Amino acid sequence: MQKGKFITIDGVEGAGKSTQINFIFDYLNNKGINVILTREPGGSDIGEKIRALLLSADSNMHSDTELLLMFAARNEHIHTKILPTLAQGDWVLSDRFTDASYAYQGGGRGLDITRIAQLEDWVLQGFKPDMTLLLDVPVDIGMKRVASRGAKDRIEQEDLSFFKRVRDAYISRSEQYPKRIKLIDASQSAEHTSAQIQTILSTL
Ligand code: Z5A
Repeated sequence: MQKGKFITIDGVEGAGKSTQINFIFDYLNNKGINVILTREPGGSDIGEKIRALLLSADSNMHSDTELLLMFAARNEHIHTKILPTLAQGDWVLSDRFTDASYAYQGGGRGLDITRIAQLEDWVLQGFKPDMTLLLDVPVDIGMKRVASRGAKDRIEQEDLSFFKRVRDAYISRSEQYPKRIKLIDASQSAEHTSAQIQTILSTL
């Protein structure tokens, strides 16, 4: 039985998720809320092993395999970490969740959305985040922000058009689910993004 709240943060590369997660963590702690940070793919012992496989630059795989592994990792994540934490009344803040599968595997890879929805039904059985913060930034700005990083992982090696499709898919999901997915302009300063997030979180 869920008692805590489940918040996810998503967006294209370089939108500032990692930066804002720390802000949200501090904000909620200051309100006296116990919150754990987690991420996808990953978040559990098995999930982190699957993450390494998914992101390794030499893991060539079929797009369906990629999708199935994302959901296999998610299944472990939900059962070993997310649901038990929520049941004890604590909150969970996840760096990415199912919306990323719709955006990257659906939008980016062009996989059939109905297949993703079938996996979502099977694995999540109606369970959804209470709120999703979608950090939106034009792809070229996001890429410039992460340009100084070292070697790119397997998904980061995709081209600009892939990430544009990912962004478009995120935006259309926020239009489809406006109550849950809060679209946030992340193209300006980190402080500007944090201020928008704070306003939205205060409504919870
Ligand atoms: N993936 C998938 O395909 N399907 C799925 O179902 C799931 C995931 C769950 C791993 O995700 C990959 O998995 C990801 C999607 C795929 N692939 N890609 N690409 P990840 O979240 O671990 O990795 P990531 O997307 O590469 O995250 P990221 O690059 O770390 O993005 P970020 O967290 O949004 O960026 P950041 O580290 O906060 O910020 C990047 C830099 O910009 C950093 O130097 C900051 O200091 C700077 N920054 C942040 N905010 C600002 C502002 N406002 N202005 C200027 N500079 C800023």
